[in-house]
Amino acid sequence: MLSGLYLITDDNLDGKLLQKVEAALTGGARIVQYRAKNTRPDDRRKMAEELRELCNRFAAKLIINDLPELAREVNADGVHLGQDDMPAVRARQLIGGGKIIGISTHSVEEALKAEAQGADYVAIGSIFPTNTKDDITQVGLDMLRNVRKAVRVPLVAIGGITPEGAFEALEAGANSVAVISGVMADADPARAAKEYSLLFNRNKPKPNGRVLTIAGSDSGGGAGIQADTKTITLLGSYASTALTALTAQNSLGVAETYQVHTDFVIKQINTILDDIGTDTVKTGMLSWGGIVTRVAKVIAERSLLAVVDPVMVAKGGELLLDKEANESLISSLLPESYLLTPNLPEVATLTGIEPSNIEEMIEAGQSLQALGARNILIKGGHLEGEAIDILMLGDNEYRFSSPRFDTINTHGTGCTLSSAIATFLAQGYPLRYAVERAKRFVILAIEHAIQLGKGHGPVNHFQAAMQLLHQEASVD
Ligand code: TZP
Ligand code: MG
Repeated sequence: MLSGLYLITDDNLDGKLLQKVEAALTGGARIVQYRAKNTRPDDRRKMAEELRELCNRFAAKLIINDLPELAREVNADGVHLGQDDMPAVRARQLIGGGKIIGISTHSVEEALKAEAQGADYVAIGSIFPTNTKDDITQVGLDMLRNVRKAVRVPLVAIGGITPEGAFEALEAGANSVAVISGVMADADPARAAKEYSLLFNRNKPKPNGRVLTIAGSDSGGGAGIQADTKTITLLGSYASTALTALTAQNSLGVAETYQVHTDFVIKQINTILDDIGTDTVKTGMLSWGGIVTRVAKVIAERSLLAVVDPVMVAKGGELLLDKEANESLISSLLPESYLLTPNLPEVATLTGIEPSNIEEMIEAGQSLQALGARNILIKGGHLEGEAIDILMLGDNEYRFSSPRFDTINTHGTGCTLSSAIATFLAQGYPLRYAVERAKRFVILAIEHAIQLGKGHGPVNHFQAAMQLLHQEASVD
């Protein structure tokens, strides 16, 4: 069965093709199509051989575009044909038995014909507009749905596929999505490939998605690693944990903190990753420079998709990070974060900008992106009036507003939000949807917060999960 991210290579113009494909395979690409329209035959053959070895190392499939002879020579897994290429029967003779034949199509008719000719999968596109190929016909998601109804073979959606577009294509019935620029033109092809690959977790049985939380323990149970594991588990994913600090804490505040040795923090992370693995990471309290830098290094080495909650300023206003940790956060962790989730005091500490309105929030968000965070969610809860959060997703920006509740029981909201986002990403929702659902979860958790202790009581993870899942069951 053809499933997972299908990567198509562009020509090796900058000599970085192998490096980029290796990164994409590390990020989870399952099929690689070698498409080299402007490469000389000798170089093409050499590259195809190298790609064969690389794909073998990752147990990924190698498909050659247009050239069954080359596919045979390098023992590729299959060949991909366009409408103007040779008939499938001829390609099958040339490539030999037991190989995969894929055919590009642009309509229900072409897809039916390809299936009748014995195609093992059918590509349909271009689904969305794209600049990568000149002579495209844009067919849209409705055509994809119609093709899904008409044929039984696996479908690969192609053309202008962003992670959000990929999510829609999979919902419309595609088994796989084929991407060129979404991965090959990204400065970070491993994380780009991972972002697409996670979408395939969506229909796995629960618990689907693994989330590793790297954070401190709140003995009171309302925030930190306790809030994270409750959130991840109740929302239906698998939680693993690396503890960075232990706090003696209750609803009134932190009585004492006990720092876990940095080597042991890293030991926990690597021990989990070497066996259980993880789909996403959430980081919370990393309270001194040494830990921040070492955690950032592991995140970089393993190309992890990390939701980084820069826990710097506590509810009561006290600074949780020393100056060195703040600097390490900016220089080492920000450039490795997939999503950074600062509140306004944290934005001020990180950028020097103290936003007092939406425009200034956006400006601060841009400077955080310039520091290297891939996406930013600025939490505007500290502003007067309507609480607006802003998601800066690449070049796009989205606003989320939340109702305000008259309660002091909001202990754990930050940890809960970031771990809910990490959970929904791990379950195969693209970022904007993951943030939207996580916000709904947190709003429900605050709405149903309980009074435990004499200070800031915890939010209600249990009620929030029950109600969110119930709402969704009645919508779906
Ligand atoms: N066939 C139809 S669209 C397309 C091909 C090869 C290009 C897909 O590239 P991108 O960059 O993912 O839009
Ligand atoms: Mg072709």
